[in-house]
Amino acid sequence: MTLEGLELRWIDIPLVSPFRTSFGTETERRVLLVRAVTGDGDGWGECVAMAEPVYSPEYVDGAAQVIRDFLVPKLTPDADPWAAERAFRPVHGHPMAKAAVEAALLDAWLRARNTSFGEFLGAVRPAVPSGVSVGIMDSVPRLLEAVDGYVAEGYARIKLKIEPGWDLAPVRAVRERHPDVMLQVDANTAYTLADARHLAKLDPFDLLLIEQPLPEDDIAGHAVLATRLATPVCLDESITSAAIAADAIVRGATSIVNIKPGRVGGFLEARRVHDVCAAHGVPVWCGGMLETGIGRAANVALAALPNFTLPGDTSASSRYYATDVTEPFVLEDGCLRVPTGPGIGVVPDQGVLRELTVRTEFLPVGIHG
Ligand code: OSB
Ligand code: MG
Repeated sequence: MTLEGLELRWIDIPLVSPFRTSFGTETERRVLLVRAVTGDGDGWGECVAMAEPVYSPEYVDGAAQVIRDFLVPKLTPDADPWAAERAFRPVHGHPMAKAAVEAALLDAWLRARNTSFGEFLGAVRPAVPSGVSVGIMDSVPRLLEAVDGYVAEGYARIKLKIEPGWDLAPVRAVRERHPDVMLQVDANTAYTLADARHLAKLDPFDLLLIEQPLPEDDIAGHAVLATRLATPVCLDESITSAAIAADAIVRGATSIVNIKPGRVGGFLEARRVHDVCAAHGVPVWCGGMLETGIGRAANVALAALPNFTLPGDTSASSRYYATDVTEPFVLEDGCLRVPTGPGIGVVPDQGVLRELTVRTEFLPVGIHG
């Protein structure tokens, strides 16, 4: 595989409905796509950084700058995904920028070997149960309407976004209406340890987990909180590597882990997080960042690994976008099928891409790296 360069492509793609979390409201995603151009064909990666640094420190234009100024200059024409991961190590942070480049390289590398992401990563299931993440709404009736729709579509699990002032009432209402549905909540760091007694009032609702209640750097706080709640604590934002996952587990801060490849720097590290959690008997599930079909295809393959025993935020294309950039992922019996074609197994539709593209930039890879 001879790497000629990376093409960066910014697209704007509207969401089918606004998505509100404790950190803000999204109505449209600005997505940075990476195309690895090689002698054997292209590979695609999706950067999951958001337009603004409100979920993590990364943001779309910052990620593009890091790729242009610090990552591409470290690549050589013979770079494979492992060489890229090693070369990027001196650059601190910026996992989403690194993950997008690694994903594009891995897609090209696997396509050249006629191997699928699922086969490569070690998938053990042909399809994965799908959950759905439901944003904060203006009222409980509006929320129930949305949840009823997702349950009717067949989603295997419902996740409610919560924040102070939007927690007990919506959870109680959804639990009363759907007594048997698998239900969990995500606070995106909106609480403090002083809220422990309040959060314990969620215990009667038989939640699978509470995701990231406290700020990302507060591993100690999560460990204390976990002793005060019957609901299992699951970390998202805090888990930025396999080593940190192991540390958080040993400290008792997390008994279930959300894995997002972008947050941990790529699919190679995501698999290590999966493995270290499995070694500790800690179940994992695949998080989401409102990905298009490009990121979703790779996530669905990851979610087919053996220790992904809870449904992920791997929803159908229609939950996010009226027109996805790839062939749409559709829900079948509450599951998404793992693509079996080479690489991520899907390709972007050039017409759709052209419609959505804001800007492109080609970054050649030099022979000196
Ligand atoms: O915290 O899991 C999160 C979306 C954007 C940023 C952070 C999160 C989310 C979601 C949606 O919950 C997951 C998805 O459906 O892609
Ligand atoms: Mg989360």
